Parts: sequence; structure tokens; C-alpha cells
Amino acid sequence: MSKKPYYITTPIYYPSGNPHIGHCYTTVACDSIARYRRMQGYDVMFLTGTDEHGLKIEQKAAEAGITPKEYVDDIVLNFKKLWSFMNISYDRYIRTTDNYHIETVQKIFKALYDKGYIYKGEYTGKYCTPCESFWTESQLDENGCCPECHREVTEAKEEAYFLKMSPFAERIEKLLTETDYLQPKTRATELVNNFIKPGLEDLCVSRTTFKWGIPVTFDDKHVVYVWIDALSNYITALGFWNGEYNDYDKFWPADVHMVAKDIMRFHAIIWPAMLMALDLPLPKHLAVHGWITFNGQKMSKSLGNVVDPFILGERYGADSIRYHILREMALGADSSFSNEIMINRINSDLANGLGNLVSRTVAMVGKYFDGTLIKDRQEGEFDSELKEAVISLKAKVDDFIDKTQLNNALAEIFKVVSRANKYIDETAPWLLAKDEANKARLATVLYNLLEAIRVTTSLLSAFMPTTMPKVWEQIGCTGDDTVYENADKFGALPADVTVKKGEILFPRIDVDKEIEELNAIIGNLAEEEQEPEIEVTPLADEITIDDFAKVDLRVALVKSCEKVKKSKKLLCLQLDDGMGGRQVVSGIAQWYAPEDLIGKKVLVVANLKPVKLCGVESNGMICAADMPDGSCKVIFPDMDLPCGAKAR
Ligand code: ME8
Repeated sequence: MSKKPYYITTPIYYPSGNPHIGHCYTTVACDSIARYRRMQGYDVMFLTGTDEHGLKIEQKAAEAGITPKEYVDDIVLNFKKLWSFMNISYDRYIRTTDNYHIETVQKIFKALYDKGYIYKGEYTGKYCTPCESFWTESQLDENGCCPECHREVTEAKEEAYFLKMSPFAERIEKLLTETDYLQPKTRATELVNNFIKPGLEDLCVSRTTFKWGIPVTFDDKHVVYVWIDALSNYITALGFWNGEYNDYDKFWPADVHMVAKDIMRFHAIIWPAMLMALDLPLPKHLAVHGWITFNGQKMSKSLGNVVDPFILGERYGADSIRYHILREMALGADSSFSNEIMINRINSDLANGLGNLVSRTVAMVGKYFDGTLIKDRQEGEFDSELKEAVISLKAKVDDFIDKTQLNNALAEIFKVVSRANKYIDETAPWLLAKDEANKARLATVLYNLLEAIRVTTSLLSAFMPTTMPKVWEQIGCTGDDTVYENADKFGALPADVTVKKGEILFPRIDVDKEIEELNAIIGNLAEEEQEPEIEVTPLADEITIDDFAKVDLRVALVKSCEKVKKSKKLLCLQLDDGMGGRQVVSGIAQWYAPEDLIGKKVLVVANLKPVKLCGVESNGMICAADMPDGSCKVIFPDMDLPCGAKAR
């Protein structure tokens, strides 16, 4: 039977500077999904690459005194080196300077012109060179600068070709609001309100002010706008209108394009419009994630606050970095990067959680059975609970993979890891070992643990592909027993399995020492991360514990969130508070967009008397910390805390 095709893509990155942790997130997330789909039996095409044209690259190359191609060749090598270091299993790598891509983009541009969707006009507008984006006056930030990178924009005027957008406005609005193309769907409102409702403006799709781009074949003063060039990669890389590959019919439309929110507009509006104009099927899903931020700003090349994944990977192993960034980022929200949080997570989840589970179990099989379990069995207390958690795990992970919620998939797996560690404490094998009469029970307990390890690591192997095979070697997996088909079965390992003690999987890190060393390496980067010095406000009057007990603080999940109409400051949040839900209005709209909060857990003052703010009822208050610059930061509790949990 032929396998079902599955096509997943990362954005193609600008090689205008070396890759950083932000780029790693999308690539590692796509890689994990690609690996998971392969385990599920799909025929996967996982595409990544580099977007190598544009003014920014032309300028950087000129500064370096080399040609743009020489400049990008060098950086592309670093991207490829990083992907190999991070164990990224891409099936194809596209460079937009590849000849087949260039020729196909020229054909696409000409076809759109011939169909009457591209026409010649004149462009005047604000242009941000670092972002290569034109902005309308109303899109600029409060200082009249680029809304993305907040740098100065310049007035630009040029003869240009335009892509008609209005013929597609209605279909695009429906695509965003009535289908599940965009994930998370909550972002659709923002796009529809900001770009479609005010009237979709025609898009300027050619440039005459620089040369480093794909020439328009029928008007050689012009080069094709980088975004038309770049977006086309998703089909040119399959062989669409070129002879380089022959995979278009098999893999198009794509199952998932994954991107961060900065380039959502291009993928949610412009790319569908291009495809509609070409009469081609639309991709099935666009998964949009937030940014990895550093001191509250998007980590990016142009802001110069890059964290080097090579340095981190070499110290902790690529799998630990993969795990940390995937576990931290909730789809739709930003995730702030901190070395300290990363190290603590590696220690708690990987060293103490999974690593400890494996080493304790393998050591006990070694100590009590000389490495090979006996076949005798005796079921006992706690077994069925552990088995149930193990057997039901695969379906939960499948579901989260389908929803591209990788952090939740990992959380589910690590719940079972914790359950298994708890099972060791509950069954106390070291006590069982004291009496020969308990041999069968002891063998059963250890076998159950090995099975829990087998299943969790089978599923984890998509996320941490380097380390899991090392675990399998230790727990005596022979091959077939770790396959995905066996991940919802208990009992795949032979009853008399033989284990093999191996290296420590995730050595515990000394946090203080490590932070000190990282500070020395990353210098000012890490220093910036230190807590800002703030003028501490004087303490309020003393209260008694009884006074404090009157405040009922609860953990709640933000299920949805929107701006309160006619208010610049207020957001209205719908919370799952474990008590049937509640609506809270919060004055944090200046600092948070709704999608920064959706899916996150917050602390809410739950017994506050209801009030109406701007006519909207508020039942409680979201806890936030005051910042020295007058802004506010919401306090996000650990995602593992259950909704409704009382905080003290
Ligand atoms: O936009 N956090 O390329 P790019 C999370 N060439 N993800 C981040 C990130 C961060 N701090 N920084 C970058 C381009 N990314 C275009 C794309 S596609 C047809 C053309 C990731 O190098 C994220 O996926 O600026 C974001 O969408 C992408 O890198 C932008 O990379």
C-alpha cells in the first residue's frame, strides 16, 4: 500500500546574518512533526531553505566587499551546519538563488501578468530596509517608525508592478474565518480587521531601486519583490513548472506551513491570493507561533540580541535545547528565553525526570536480576494505573501533534515519566528485594517501568532524536519494540529482557556555576538578562494572615481574549477557572495582544467584587507586576498548575 503524502515547510530564512534560537524553534518544531508523521507511516516531504535576494543582502555584501552570492553562500553553510548539529531531518533544502527556482518565479510572475492580475503603476510609501517591507502611514508605530523593528522608514517612490488583491478579498476572508486554515484561529480577527475590512490594497510586487533579485523577464529594470520570490518556494521546490523535481502532484497542497507571527500576513493573505490568481489549491494549514523573546523583544538579527544555538547545544546537547524550546512555546503566545529557565528545565525534566527514571530502572534490573529479568510475574497495587497512563498516551500525543501543540504533547509525555517515577516510590523495589519470595513481584514492577520508558521514549524520539536510541540500548529494545505501532501497547519488550547500563543521558547541571560561565561567554547578552534594577516601592501597611486569607487567588487558563471596543487599554479575557469559567477585564492592552495571552495560565483575584469597565463586566483581576518603565508584566504561573488551584 502506498504511503499517504505529508508536506510540511518552515519559512525560508534570510541569510543576512547567522541563525539564532528563534530560527531553531520553527525548524525544530517542523522537524519533530515531520519525524512524528514518518513514525505514523506518512511519506513526508519536509522542506526548509534560504531566501537569498533583496536589498538588505545586497547592502551587507557591499559592506563586506563581496558579491551577494558570495555573501549568502557563506551564511547558508552556517544554516546547514546548524541544522545538521540540531539533527534536522529535512528532505529538501531550497535556495532562492537556485536556477530552477529563479526560472519558475519568472514564469509565475509572467503568468500573473498575462492573466491581468499584475499591472504596472507607481509606488509611493514608507519603506523599512532591514525588514524589506513597505508600510502604509497607519501601520507605522507611534514614532512613525517600522512597526516590526521600530527603526526609521524612508519615503520611497518608484515605478512598479502591482498584484491586484481585491478580487480575492472575499475568498481570503472566508478562508481565515470559516475554515481551519489559520492556527490558532484567534489570529484571524486581527488580520481581517487590520487588512481585509479596510479594503485589501494592491500589493507592490517589483522593485527598481536595487539589482539583487529575480529580474522580471519582460521589463528588465525591475526585479521581483522578495516576498513573491520567497513564497513561491513552497511550490517551486516540488517541481512546479520546472524540471528539477517531480513532486508537485504528490505533495501539493501542503499540509502545514509553519511560521512565526511576524510573517503571518504574507502567508495568510498574500500567498493565498497568489495561489488563487494561479488557480492552484491552497495549503491546508498555516500554523502561526509566537516569538522567542529576549528582554521582551523579538530575538532577531537586526536587533542584535541573538543567542547562539551552537554555544548552548555544545554545552547541553542538541536534544536538550530542542526539548526546552519546544516545551516553552505555547502555540500562539510568545515565549521569553532565559538561560536560567532552560537549565532548570533540563535539570528537572530531563536529568531528574527522564534520566533518573532510566538510570534507576536499569540499575535495579542490574542489581536485583543481574541484568536479565525473570519471566515470573505477580501483578500488584498501582500497576493498572501506570499501565493505563502509558497505554492512553499515544492518542493524546497524536491529538496534540494534529493541533501543532508540541508543548502540550511534551507535557503529556512527561506526565507519564513523572507517573513512572512515582510508581518507583509507591512500589519501593528496594524493599521487595529484601525477600526472595517477592522476586516475581519485583520483576513485574521493573518490567512495568521498562515498558513505561519504552513507550514514552518511542514517542519522544520525534522530539529528541539523538538521545532516545541511547535509552533503547539501555532498556534492551531490539528494534521493533520501539516502533510507533507498539506505543499504545503494554508488553512489547520480551518478558526476560536484558538491560545494559549506559552513559548518563542528561547530566545534572550546576545552575549557579553554569550561569556564571554562560555570562562570561555570552557577555553582555546574559548581563542584559539580569533583573532590571528597579526603585522598589515602599511596603504597604502590615496585614495579618487572616487579612491575606480573604484574598482568593486562583490559577486560570486564558481560553479566549479580545480587545474591549472603544478602549485602548482594556482586554476582555474568558478564563477557565476550574469553576465553570469567568470573564475578566484587564487594563493591559498596551502591553499585550490577545494572542500573547491565549493558551497561557494566569493568576486571578477570584473573589473581587464584580465591576463594569467600559460597560463590560469584570469578575476578578489578573495579577501582574509593575515595571520600572511604567508598563506591566502579567504573572504567568507554571502551565502544569491545574485550573482552579488556589494560590497562597
Ligand atoms: O521572514 N522567535 O525570514 P527570517 C521565533 N525570509 N521564531 C523566529 C524568531 C524568534 N525570535 N526569529 C525568527 C523571513 N523566527 C522570510 C521568510 S518564507 C516564504 C520567507 C523564525 O529569516 C520564524 O519562523 O526573518 C519566523 O517566521 C522566521 O524565522 C523568519 O525568518
